[in-house]
Amino acid sequence: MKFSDPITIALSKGRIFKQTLPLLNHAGIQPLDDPDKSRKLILQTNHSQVRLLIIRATDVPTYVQWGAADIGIAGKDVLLEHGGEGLYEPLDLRIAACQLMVAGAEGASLTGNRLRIATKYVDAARRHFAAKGQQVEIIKLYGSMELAPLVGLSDLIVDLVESGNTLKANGLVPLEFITDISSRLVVNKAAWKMKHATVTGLLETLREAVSLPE
Ligand code: PRT
Ligand code: MG
Repeated sequence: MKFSDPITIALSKGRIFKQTLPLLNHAGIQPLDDPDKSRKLILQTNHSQVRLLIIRATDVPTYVQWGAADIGIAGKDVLLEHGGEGLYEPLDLRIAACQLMVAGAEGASLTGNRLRIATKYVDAARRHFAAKGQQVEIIKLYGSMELAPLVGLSDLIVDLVESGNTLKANGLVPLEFITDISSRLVVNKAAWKMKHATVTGLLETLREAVSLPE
C-alpha cells in the first residue's frame, strides 16, 4: 500500500514483534533491522514514510496516547491497566494470545474477603474480585508473580497463562478464568483525524491480514 502521511508504529520486541511481522508484511512493510540483533529503538522500514518504535510492552499505550506514535500494538492486558485514554482500539490482531487467570496452589480457596492477591494487573484483579462481591488485598508486583504464594507473600496470583508450564513448574494451577487476552491495534485520536486516509488504509489492510486463513 501507499503511505501519504508519515506513520510511526510503536510495539514491543519479543512475541508481539515476531507475530506482527507477517501482518506488516501483508501491508508491504518490512523493517530494515531485527530488534533482537540491533540495539536501535527506532527501526526504519522499506517505506521511508513508515518507522517502528521498539519499546516496553507496557509503554506502548503511553506513546500512542501522547502522539509520539500514531499507532501501537499492545496486549489487552496492558490496555486494561492503562485505561485507554486518548486511544482508539479498532482492531483485535488475534496475536500473542493467552488468558488472564487467577492461580494458586491446588485446592487453594477462592472465597473470602481477606485474600491477598499478588499481581502486575492491579485494576483487572480488583475488578474481577469486586464483580464477585469480594474485597481483596492487592499486592502489586512487576514480575515473577508465581513466587508470591510459594513464600507466603500472597494467597493467590493473577497472571497471564499460555501453556500453563510456568505455573506447573512452580507447583501452581490455574483456578479461575478472568478474560481472554490478545494484542490490539491502537490509534492516537488526533492521528485518526489528521492522517485519516493513511491510518484507515493501514487498518483495513491489517484487518484483511488478520482474517486470512493460516
Ligand atoms: O517481558 P517484559 O518484562 O519485557 O515485558 P512483557 O512481559 O510485558 O512483554 P512480553 O513481550 O513478554 O509480552 C507482551 C505481551 O504478550 C503481553 O502484554 C501479553 O499481552 C502477551 N502474552 C501472550 C504474554 C504471554 N502470552 C505469556 N505467556 N505475556 C506474558 N506471558 C508470560 C506470563 O506472564 C507468564 O510469566 O509467560 C508466562 C506464562 O506462560 P506459560 O506458557 O508458561 O503459561
Ligand atoms: Mg515477559
